[in-house]
Amino acid sequence: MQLDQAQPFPYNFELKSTALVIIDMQRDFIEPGGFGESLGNDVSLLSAIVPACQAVLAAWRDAGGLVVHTREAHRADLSDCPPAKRHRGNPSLRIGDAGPMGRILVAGEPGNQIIPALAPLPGEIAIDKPGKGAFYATPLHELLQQEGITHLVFMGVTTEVCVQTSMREANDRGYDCLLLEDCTESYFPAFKTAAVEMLRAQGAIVGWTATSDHLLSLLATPPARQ
Ligand code: TIU
Repeated sequence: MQLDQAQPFPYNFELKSTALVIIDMQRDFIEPGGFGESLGNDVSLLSAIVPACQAVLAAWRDAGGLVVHTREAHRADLSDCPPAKRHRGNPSLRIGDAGPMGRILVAGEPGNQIIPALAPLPGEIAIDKPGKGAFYATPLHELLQQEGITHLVFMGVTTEVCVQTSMREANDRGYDCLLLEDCTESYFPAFKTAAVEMLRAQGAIVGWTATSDHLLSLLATPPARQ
């Protein structure tokens, strides 16, 4: 398949070797009372992308593509949370503290669940990641290698933090990566704009970008007869 409208030039991929990677669409970042708000952010900005993410996820599932979900999550004993991460800044609640949606950024707590609209289906890969990047201290690369995946299409939050870090990690591991611009969001609109532009600059130095309408059209197009 060729996504002609991708920037900075068309993105070629085969569905069987491409995974949809949905970064950290969990209540901690999208709903009030979680980690995102504890850092002083207005979390209301992020939910606007949910319908577009839902449409892509549904089309990707219909097409039979591999889906990967991630959650930023720490073990209950915080043994995978570096003190430097826990003690950074002056949040209203720190990682591991009890908040209105359970312990902040701890695996299994209500706030750590992926929002219902994008919940993983049984059999889909769901990765708990202790860092910003989806590859750091996770089995993601090995799982993707086992599935013969060479291309990754990214959605999720936040654009310049966990999405960008994951896309850079993936790029260094040899994946051709595409970010869906209207399926990612930041608490800082200017940071989103800058991240999207820097990823695709210099001849797709980190990867490609596109809007979801063009991907949806392509997925809906029947394959050309050989
Ligand atoms: N603070 C912020 O923008 N993001 C994070 O802490 N994690 C993710 O991006 N998932």
